[in-house]
Amino acid sequence: PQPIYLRDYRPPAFLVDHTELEFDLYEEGAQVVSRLKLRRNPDSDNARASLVLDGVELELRSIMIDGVEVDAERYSVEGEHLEVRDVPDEFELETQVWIKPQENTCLEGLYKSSTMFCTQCEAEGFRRITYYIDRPDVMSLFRTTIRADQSLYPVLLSNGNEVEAGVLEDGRHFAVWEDPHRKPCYLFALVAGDLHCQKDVFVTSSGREVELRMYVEHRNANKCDHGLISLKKSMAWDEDVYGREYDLDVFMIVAVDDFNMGAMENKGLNIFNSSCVLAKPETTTDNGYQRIEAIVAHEYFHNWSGNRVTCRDWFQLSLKEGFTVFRDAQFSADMGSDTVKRIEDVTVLRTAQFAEDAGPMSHPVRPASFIEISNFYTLTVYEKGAEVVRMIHTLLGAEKFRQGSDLYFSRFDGQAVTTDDFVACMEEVSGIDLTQFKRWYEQAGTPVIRVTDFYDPDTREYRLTFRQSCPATPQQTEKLPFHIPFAIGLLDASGQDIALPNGATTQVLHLTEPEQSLVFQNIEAQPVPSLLRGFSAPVRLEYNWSLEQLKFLMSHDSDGFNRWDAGQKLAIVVMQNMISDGSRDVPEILIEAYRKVINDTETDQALIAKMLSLPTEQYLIELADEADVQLIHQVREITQEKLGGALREELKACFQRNVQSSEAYAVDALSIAKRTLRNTALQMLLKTGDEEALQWALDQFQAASNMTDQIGALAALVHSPFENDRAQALSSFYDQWQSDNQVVEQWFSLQSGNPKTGHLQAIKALMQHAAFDIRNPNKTRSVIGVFANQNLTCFHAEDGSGYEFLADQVIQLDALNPQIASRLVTPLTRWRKYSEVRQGQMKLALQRIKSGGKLSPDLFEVVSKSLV
Ligand code: HT7
Ligand code: ZN
Repeated sequence: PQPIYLRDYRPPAFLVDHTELEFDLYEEGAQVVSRLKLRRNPDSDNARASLVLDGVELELRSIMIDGVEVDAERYSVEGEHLEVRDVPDEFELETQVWIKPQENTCLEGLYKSSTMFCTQCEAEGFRRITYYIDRPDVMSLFRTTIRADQSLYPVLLSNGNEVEAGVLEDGRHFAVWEDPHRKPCYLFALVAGDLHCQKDVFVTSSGREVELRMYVEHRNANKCDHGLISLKKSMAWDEDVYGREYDLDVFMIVAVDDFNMGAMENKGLNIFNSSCVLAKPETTTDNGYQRIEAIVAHEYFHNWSGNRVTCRDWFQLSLKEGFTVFRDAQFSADMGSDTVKRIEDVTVLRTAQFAEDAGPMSHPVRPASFIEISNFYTLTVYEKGAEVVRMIHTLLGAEKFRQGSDLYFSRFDGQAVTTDDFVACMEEVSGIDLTQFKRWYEQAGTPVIRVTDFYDPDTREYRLTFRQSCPATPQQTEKLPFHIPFAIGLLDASGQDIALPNGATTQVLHLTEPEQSLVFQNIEAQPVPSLLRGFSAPVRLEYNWSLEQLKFLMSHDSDGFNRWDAGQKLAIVVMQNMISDGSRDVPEILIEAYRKVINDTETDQALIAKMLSLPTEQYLIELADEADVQLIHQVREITQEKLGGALREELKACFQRNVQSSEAYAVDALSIAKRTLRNTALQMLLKTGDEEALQWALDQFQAASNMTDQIGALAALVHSPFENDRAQALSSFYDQWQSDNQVVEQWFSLQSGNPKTGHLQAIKALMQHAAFDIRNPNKTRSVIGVFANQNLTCFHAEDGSGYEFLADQVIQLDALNPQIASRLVTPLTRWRKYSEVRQGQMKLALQRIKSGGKLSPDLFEVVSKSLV
């Protein structure tokens, strides 16, 4: 497979003004008739081009132009293209193809998930449905007819509004859907099945009634409320904060069990992975509830940032994804705690996106080339892309940013555009020159900012010096300086913020040079700097904090994010010291800092819960030059146990304080914080082998009325030394929930994610379990994915068996579902982080994958780039 390059972008030779589709769905396959009204694109640089359509695994049965069969010598099918020569400037093309959704295991195009037909067309799945110009800058009006057996598929859905429906012969029926908005084919969707529908209504700010419908399999009929509530909140929020109203009379959500990603924003017909939309208190954790709210919002927000204004080409993916992730983060912050949301996002960014940025697949937010676009639905495009939009928001301020987004939506409504177009709107409304800033879209890698400071008591001057650099990444050895908004504050000896020259207590510096200094005058005594407040830019920060400074910031920083971060840094330094000097003593300063946190009932309890969690093994690995996984695991375990032992009484008090008297389940911030705190305390206590805590856990496990508490107790048991109780609880949990897929996925994850229950033999046994199915991405992720990404001591077993195992699974999966295979292989591609011996073993596993026969382009790209 060959890469394609952004620099080779050319406008399409033809445009599709109208697309009419007819689907006849059967148990053996499906017939698709497409009638396209085509015309030459006046902006094309080739006025005599043949018509070239994309198509994959289609059986072409007929082809006509303006109602006349096309002669065989005028068209040819080669590889993934249908070329039709000597076509007029304007014409109707009709094709008829036969496809086999029942045999489609890659879950792109039209496929079957349990008993229903459904589609996934982004990025290039539409070409598996019919011949088409499958690129996002070809936008068309769609009319779709679906015919199917009425008893098996009583519900027939597509984008837009249903304009006709009726009964046919032989027990079949039909529905016709028309979408009044032009859209690229990646936003097309079709669903046919026997589904329960829960309805609701939203009245827009201009007074229009929108019917909301959620379609689910009948067994999930009682799991729709939260999805619909989240949808209504999202619709109201987008009107309030961005002035964006919904634009159809009906908005539909469908839940499907087999899905490669979280959800898909098809126009008016969002399709969701069941695990990202179905919820009820007995089966869904608080995290699950919050995740669903965020994903429903994300997909809904795409209606403007992605659908009304879409991407010119797939290199611009972050135009819609970065912006929409930023919008959903703002939404989640508004629905709950701003600080906690920021902590969660930065945790993902620093743990996983920074690793991606430093790995073999490192790419800019706007990639310059790719072999397979599905490989670029990455943390860089999504999360770092959102950070880039966030920095623009910081640089412009909320008001100008809103003006910029209004201009963007009005200027480009109905068009397919670029990240440059987006930034140009922001420049235009603000008058700020973002030329240098745009390097964030072009340069890969995580910038490093090294900060040093000097206080001169004689002049009462405090000088901060910033040096920025960015490591080399594939294809980019030299980097130019970034424009970095760097928020700072200064604390005096009593922990109060010092007033800064801008008259406020936080100031955003514009770092644009390789080295820059800033001098603060009239500073009474050496201050403690609070650097990169709110994590104002996605950079690695280096500064020589003392343990005392960190403890001080943990208690006093007025920036909630930096309070948490100081605690994380303190724990990291302590654990890094234990790793390097071999000591196993947890210093008093960490214990005291944690004691203060546990006893703090004044601060937002959600923040306190976050502050109680030690940095993860993954983050400690990310920070290491050469990671010793077993040692990192050991030190972190010991630190947890010692903290648990030293703070036993405080943790017990914390647990009891947070046992709610009324157990009615509510998903408000305080109730969630209380559950998180009591479950965190329980887990810390159980790790120490505390018998009283064991009884609490067993009681909570039995009596829990919601999944957060039940699985909280189960997780505490799983991580505890109480082997028998753990085994019993795991087995009774399965007995209780075996009929619920979403809970079984949680049960799989809990076991595969930790060494006590997830050693390789146990993983292999889980894969033999009746509930496991390698063709279902959620099951695969919850067993194999969780094993390789979270159960690090077992995955990195000394004999290399974890790597061998992953390679075997990836090879097997590639034949079924290349997108899942190429994502699953990621942990092997990070070999540079580990010792020479492990590097050798990991590379061997990669080489075996590479040389093992015909690879999908997806897997080929990842494996070959990671072996360079
Ligand atoms: N825009 C959607 C992307 C997506 C996707 C991409 C590749 C393969 C399968 C997929 N399913 C959904 C999801 C989103 O970002 O909202
Ligand atoms: Zn998205």
